[in-house]
Amino acid sequence: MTIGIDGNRLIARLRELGEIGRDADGRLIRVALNDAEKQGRGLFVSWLKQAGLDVVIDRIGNIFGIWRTGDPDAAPIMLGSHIDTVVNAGIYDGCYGVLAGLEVIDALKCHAFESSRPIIVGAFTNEEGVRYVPDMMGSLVFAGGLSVDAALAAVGHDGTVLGRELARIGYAGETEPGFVTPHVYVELHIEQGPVLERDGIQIGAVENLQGISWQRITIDGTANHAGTTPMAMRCDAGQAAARVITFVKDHVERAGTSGVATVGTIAFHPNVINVIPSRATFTVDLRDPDEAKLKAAEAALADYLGRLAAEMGVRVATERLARFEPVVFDARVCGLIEQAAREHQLSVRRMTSGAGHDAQMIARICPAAMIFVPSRDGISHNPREHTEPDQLVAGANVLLDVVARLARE
Ligand code: HGY
Ligand code: MN
Ligand code: MN
Ligand code: MN
Repeated sequence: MTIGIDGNRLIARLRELGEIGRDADGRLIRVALNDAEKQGRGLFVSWLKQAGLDVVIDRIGNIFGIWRTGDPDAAPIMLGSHIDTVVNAGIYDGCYGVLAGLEVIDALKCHAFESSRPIIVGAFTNEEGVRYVPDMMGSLVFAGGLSVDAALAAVGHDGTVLGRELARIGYAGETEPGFVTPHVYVELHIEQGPVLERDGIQIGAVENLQGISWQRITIDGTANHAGTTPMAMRCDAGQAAARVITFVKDHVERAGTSGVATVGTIAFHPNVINVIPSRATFTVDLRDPDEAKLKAAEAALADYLGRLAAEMGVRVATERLARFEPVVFDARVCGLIEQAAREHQLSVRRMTSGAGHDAQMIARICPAAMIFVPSRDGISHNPREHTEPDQLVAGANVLLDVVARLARE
């Protein structure tokens, strides 16, 4: 394919969007539906219009730019990802796939490429799930895995209601999610892990994605005096939480699987230095590419919580926040990714995604696959997240070639 994307513009736009949502300390915080994301959405929509695409916003706020070309009745090719971020984020996670998808469409359109079908680039609402759960919410609703009304009713950890925030920022669209079923979905993303860099490989053809289990655990004990209460007389919710955190780490390491476990949030009550915590609330994120092993980790945790309650006299409550089974992507599209990479003289390998992605949801309704480019030091969800411009452009040109092949079918 002689056509190439506008690499300079892609890098410039990533940097421009990456500045939207900086706090006073320079941390990037463009979490779902906050004012910064509203601004980022506006910028993306302006770029879609600049490219002459038809902009459609659905009821959960997913934004789509549609190149209405080819057979209007043919199922479209869909590209996309997300532009919401975690807290203190990098600038590439999600945004790279959205902006590279736009560059691919723009390049094909400018070269009067004759596509057999429409081509769409989407930015899905609330992929990160750090304000509202579950994560990958917009693509889950689009794929029919969660009703719009249930999603709109989601209450954030800040007490806001998703539907009201969506209306407040002006992105409560009228189009029904799932208004179109893609012919195929391809998502370009930074790897967010160490594999490609460690192996010296330039492109990842992602063939599967691990299952995710998110739950919130609340442990209730008894507040008491930090100085007068003998250790044997304590009903210490903080100690119990600490033992659970150690348990989940030891379990996945003992199980020797590719599973991972993370406790990313924790809060004590009353959270003062000289009071034994009466309550500990924290989240557990378990993941494994093998559903049976993920289930086993969940069961082992549930069993441990029961034993801990009996032993320490604490009360334990759990609340499921998200649960997605592992996904296998489309082998044929993976093959096209490998073929396109090799034609660009890029080294390529098949691999598993450790992170969740919108492709995990869209794979429910059509063939889907992902393309990864390396992450420096394997770092992501961190301002040190970085991928070299030439790697970003190379990945986007691989996406372009894959789309060009699919668009001739
Ligand atoms: O958690 C995840 O893997 C995704 O980025 N939300
Ligand atoms: Mn992402
Ligand atoms: Mn992410
Ligand atoms: Mn993700």
